[in-house]
Amino acid sequence: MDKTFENTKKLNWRGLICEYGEFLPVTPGARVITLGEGATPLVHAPHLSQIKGADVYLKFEGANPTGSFKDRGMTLAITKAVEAGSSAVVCASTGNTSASAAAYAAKAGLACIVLIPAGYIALGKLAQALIYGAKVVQIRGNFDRALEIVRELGDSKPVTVVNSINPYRIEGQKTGAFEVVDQLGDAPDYHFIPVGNAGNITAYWRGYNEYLKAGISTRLPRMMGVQAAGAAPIVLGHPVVNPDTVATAIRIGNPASWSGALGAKDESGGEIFAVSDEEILSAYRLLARYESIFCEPASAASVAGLLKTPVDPGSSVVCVLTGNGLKDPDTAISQIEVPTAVDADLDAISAALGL
Ligand code: AN7
Repeated sequence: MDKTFENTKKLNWRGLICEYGEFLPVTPGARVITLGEGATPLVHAPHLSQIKGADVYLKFEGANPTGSFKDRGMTLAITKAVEAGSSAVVCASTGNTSASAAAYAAKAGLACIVLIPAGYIALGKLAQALIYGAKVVQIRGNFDRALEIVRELGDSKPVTVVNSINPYRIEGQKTGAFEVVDQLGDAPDYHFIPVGNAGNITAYWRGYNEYLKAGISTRLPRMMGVQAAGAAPIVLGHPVVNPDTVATAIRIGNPASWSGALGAKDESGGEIFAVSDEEILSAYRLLARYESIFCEPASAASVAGLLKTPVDPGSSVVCVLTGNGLKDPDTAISQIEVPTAVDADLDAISAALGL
């Protein structure tokens, strides 16, 4: 086979619905709304592997078209909304869902409404929702309140809800597990994942189970869900009325997929536990400095969880890094000393560098 043609084929990723369609509830001939999502890197992490005495891999979901794992569910949710003849979609969001919904809705030609908690959404995510053309409503209230209102809007107005209470979202997101198995050759021993509204842990567990049933993998990972200590309702066993964490993406007090998260934990022999904001930020800095991956704070919760959990020696570990660090420049800048400007001459620069 011609070399050039081979390369073309390798790069011809057509998005999740085409690549994993046999596992998804897709209607033959339906118009597919895709931005080429999926096929994100599974990066080996030598520094973390050495610390843990294990084989650690990072699934970098920040490489998706809008910079987070939400694109996996959104390609299917928006494809289905179009198929159903919907003309508008709505979601509540801590940021990433709104960015993804806005992008896929724009691609489909649908109106998009997003409700976000005023003051608690990372700058990049707000910029995304706005530039993709969503109608953005900032509410004086948190994500949990926004989701309550979105449920009411879905019941009373001609709009399709694209939060993960829409079952197509979880269906699409399970492809993350398919990719991990396709990239590693089998399921890992441990799967660490941040938990906010708990859709993603539910989705990954489903994906791992479907690949096992299909005979593509031979085993299941222990599912290790990680919440932020100030927003850890599943760990505490009751809703948190005023959740608070630097990881605004997972600042959620009453997760919609609570039972899915518990099912994943119990069936897999895993755990759901909490990490402090300090532990999150420490993992966030470590990932950038030692593994060259700039993720957002919520994503670093998975690695913060790994760092404080003993794992069997030599085991394989996957941590999902759910979103791109560029989404939240304010937190990045707060973690480092930003250099002041110096004169544009060799002496001044040499002095500043101590050379
Ligand atoms: C980077 O965008 O809930 O447990 O509205 O953005 O499936 O909710 C985002 C969640 C982890 C938690 N990491 O996933 C939203 C939203 C990042 C996130 C989560 C989110 P779930």
